[in-house]
Amino acid sequence: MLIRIKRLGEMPSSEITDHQVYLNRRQFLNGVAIAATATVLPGSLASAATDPVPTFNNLTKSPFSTSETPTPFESVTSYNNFYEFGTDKSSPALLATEFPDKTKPWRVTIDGECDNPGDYDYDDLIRPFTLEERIYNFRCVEGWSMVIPWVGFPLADLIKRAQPNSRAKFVEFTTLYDPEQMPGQRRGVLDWPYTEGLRMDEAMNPLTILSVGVYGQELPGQNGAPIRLVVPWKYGFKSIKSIVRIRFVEQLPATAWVKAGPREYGFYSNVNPNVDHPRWSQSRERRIGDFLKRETEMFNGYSEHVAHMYTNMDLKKNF
Ligand SMILES: Nc1nc2c(c(=O)[nH]1)N[C@H]1C(S)=C(S)[C@@H](COP(=O)(O)O)O[C@H]1N2
Ligand SMILES: [Mo]
Repeated sequence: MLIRIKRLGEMPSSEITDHQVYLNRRQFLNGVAIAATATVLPGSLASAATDPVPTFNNLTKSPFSTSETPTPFESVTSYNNFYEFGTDKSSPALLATEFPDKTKPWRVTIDGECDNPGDYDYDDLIRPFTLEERIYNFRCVEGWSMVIPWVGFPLADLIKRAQPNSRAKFVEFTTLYDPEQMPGQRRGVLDWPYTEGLRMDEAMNPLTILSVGVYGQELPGQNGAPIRLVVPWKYGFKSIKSIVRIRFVEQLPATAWVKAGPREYGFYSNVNPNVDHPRWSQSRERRIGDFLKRETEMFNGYSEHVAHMYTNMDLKKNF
């Protein structure tokens, strides 16, 4: 526990170095890959590692998208937090290349306080919904941020289909538990499986999406394939990856990070420059790729759409 907290505490200050080291390593690895294949396939693979190949076509452009320039595909897909594949930023991209195992069906259970529960194959789960591109600011609690073009659909659409009953006050999300596929789960870094939660109104907010892709293509393993949550006004850890269960509950759900450090991580975790993490300030952030830091905005810049949900709450207490 103490070791874990120390390691997390080092993240904000080491973030620039991490990112530079990882970019250099990446460049080196790409170089090796090109050198190794050049004689066999002359000239064909030089850009393969960096250019996204769109697999979702004719995506609706969402009015909720920011007009800011997206962070390069390369960074979005290789500078990740996914503790199931290790605690450093580069290991998910290295260890999740084959995730999830395509020979195993991906099933998602919708259950709890609802009238239309179900156990769906991934394809059946998403088929009824219209996929959009949503370009969101995405802010990690560690103090860095990216602009990510997600592919997804409103969580509200799925909730309406499930028909939650009047006892449903919160939605709980659970990541796959499979230590064979997820080597990080063989170590007690977090209380596996990773879980998260939202209050019902937060879950129904039009900004909240389930994402199945980035940059017009299917989610890479390291970004939470095949389906993950994205809640752009909250710190990144609320956006749980590789979901297998969505459950409607009456009581506030326990979440992986609240269990790991209740003084440091709250249930709400709204991006808030005025409420510091106990060990570092949240007033500024480094956009990946920028040299200088920028001011962090209340609710990550999404106040207009979400502030009304918190008007009667003390956000210092409910951090
Ligand atoms: N299951 C699971 N979901 C997770 C995490 C994780 O470790 N496990 N990390 C979270 C954190 S801290 C962040 S910042 C985002 C990172 O998403 P990205 O790698 O796609 O940018 O995923 C979140 N979702
Ligand atoms: Mo994060």
